[in-house]
Amino acid sequence: FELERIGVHESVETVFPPSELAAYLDDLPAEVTVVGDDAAEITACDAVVTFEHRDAYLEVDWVHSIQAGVDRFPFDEFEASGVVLTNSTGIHDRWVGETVAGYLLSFARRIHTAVANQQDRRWDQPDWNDGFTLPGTTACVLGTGTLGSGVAEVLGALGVRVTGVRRSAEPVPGFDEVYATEDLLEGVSDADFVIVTLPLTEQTRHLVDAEVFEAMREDAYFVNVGRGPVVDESALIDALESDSIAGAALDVFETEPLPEESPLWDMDEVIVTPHCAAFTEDYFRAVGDIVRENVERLESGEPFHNRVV
Ligand code: 7N6
Repeated sequence: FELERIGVHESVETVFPPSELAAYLDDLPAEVTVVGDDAAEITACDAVVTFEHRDAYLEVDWVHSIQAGVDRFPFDEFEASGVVLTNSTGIHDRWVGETVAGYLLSFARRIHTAVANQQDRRWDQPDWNDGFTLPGTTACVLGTGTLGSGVAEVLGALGVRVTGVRRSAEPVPGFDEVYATEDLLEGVSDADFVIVTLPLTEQTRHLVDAEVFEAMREDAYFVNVGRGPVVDESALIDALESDSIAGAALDVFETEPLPEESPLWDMDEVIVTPHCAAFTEDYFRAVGDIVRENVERLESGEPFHNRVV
């Protein structure tokens, strides 16, 4: 298809200003404009860069998602309408890895507790045996894909032994040991940290359930930077309330924004972040580079990078 006009949908605002991306791409051989929800405005574009899905996208040729996870998009309808869908996998690994390192360091070095105490001007030192250090601990990462590998790389640099759980037990670079999904309970049972980096699919929905929390050590922390529905959130809350795990750091939830009445907000050993583990001032540039790369590939007739549909 011909690429004359690329729309940057205003929903990208969740992560960066649409105008920043449009300006970054203004050297492309196509017109790049910010578009809103007006269907005519959208269908006047050949391609759209977006955060959310809109039905009008079924009438453009190419949709680029600024996320890695593509659970917002109806694959079947894209397929049936001949719309190409590409995503932004590959840009988040280091960023999310650093966020996960931050959670782990916070738990180990008791930073979240100090910040909570600071709100009350309370000088309250941790107990002598509350703090620990990361070298020698084990993190079990569920999902050894692009995101999981980025997390493994950052944690490995901090001296953490990293194991992984994936569909098959095939080794993956950066992971000291790999378990197949059917051995998930064994994989999580000796870990100090269990970290979900999985996308949401039919196979992963509620993969982490009460059984998984039971298999975890009582002093282990749980982290989710994948998708909320991969975890049975009420089973997680039960595990936290009954002290069958030590705590959790959560960036994604079954319902987002996390409802005000959720008990997760008030737990001392729970860190809640608002689905921002990948946020960085460089986000629009990284997305822009993928779009530019694909515009070049389209011109030279090569297959799209990061094509999903
Ligand atoms: C916006 C969300 C993804 O799937 O959820 C993440 O890429 C990022 C920063």
